[in-house]
Amino acid sequence: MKTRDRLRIAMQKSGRLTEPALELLKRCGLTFRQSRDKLFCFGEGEPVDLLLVRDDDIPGLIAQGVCDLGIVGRNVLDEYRLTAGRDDAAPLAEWRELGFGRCRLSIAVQQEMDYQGPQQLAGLRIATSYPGLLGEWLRTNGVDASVVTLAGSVEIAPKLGTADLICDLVQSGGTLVANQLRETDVLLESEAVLAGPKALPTDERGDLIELLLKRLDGVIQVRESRLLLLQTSRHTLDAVVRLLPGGPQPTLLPVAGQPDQLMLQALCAGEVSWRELEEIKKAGAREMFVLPVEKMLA
Ligand code: PRT
Ligand code: ZN
Repeated sequence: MKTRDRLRIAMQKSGRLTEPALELLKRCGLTFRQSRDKLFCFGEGEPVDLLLVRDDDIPGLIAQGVCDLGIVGRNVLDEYRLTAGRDDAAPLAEWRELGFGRCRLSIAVQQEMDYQGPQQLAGLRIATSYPGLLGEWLRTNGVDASVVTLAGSVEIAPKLGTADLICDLVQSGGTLVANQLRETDVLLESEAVLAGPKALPTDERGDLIELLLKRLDGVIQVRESRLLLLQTSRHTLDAVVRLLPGGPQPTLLPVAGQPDQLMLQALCAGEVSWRELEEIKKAGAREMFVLPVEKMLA
């Protein structure tokens, strides 16, 4: 493979994953100068550039070594792994789950069908854009059904009579309801992932990927975190600590001129509710602050 000294990340040009992916990269300290054709974005701070493409092209670009990493739905990555010719393609790996673009790939039948289980699908026609994942599920369940591969508008296939049921992505379920369909089996829980080759490049790009993964872990870890600050007297400390929402041990600091008082600082794994704050206050805390966490480097 050709050696490059800049890292290249593929991501969706325009779609559901575009905004959250850009936001995540920005939080990792990566900023880009968008070129006029908007396909290639040159990285300004770090030697990391972006290639903006259709999401379906991302796994192939990584496999062929055109890009080093990609931000793509697990559904697209797994479908590629199951269907692509593997001749000259490097095996791909999921490096990190990114926590956005959540959806599931599900079987959905017509509302009036009395569905008892996969066996009932034998001999039926299933419309999908995911023939690889569906085929694997049918094999696992020992069901002989015919797969009708469609590029889009899968949900209207039963109404048009081109299929009996569908296998498609579901998020809120609204599309299914609007088309008189009912979700029955979940084949895959999906979200956006950072995809890359199984083996890290051995040149500078390997170091850049490691740096990026560390920053990403910091961002992902603190995204939901809150820093809780409060004051308590020494004799109410135990009661206060017992009520703190989950997280590592709190840090205690003395308060100048008030030997009985302590300042407590705790990193909480998620949102801290008003109710939790009120309970902690009742136990003896005062001067409470809940702060969002922007960055963390352990
Ligand atoms: O142009 P390009 O090929 O890049 O875009 P695309 O149209 O293929 O992708 P896009 O932007 O629609 O989705 C990108 C990725 O977002 C998908 O590969 C999934 O990983 C993820 N994602 C998350 C979803 C959904 N949620 C989703 N709800 N992708 C599609 N949908 C569609 C689904 O196909 C169905 O038509 O939304 C409808 C269902 O939504 P609900 O809320 O009605 O259930
Ligand atoms: Zn697509």
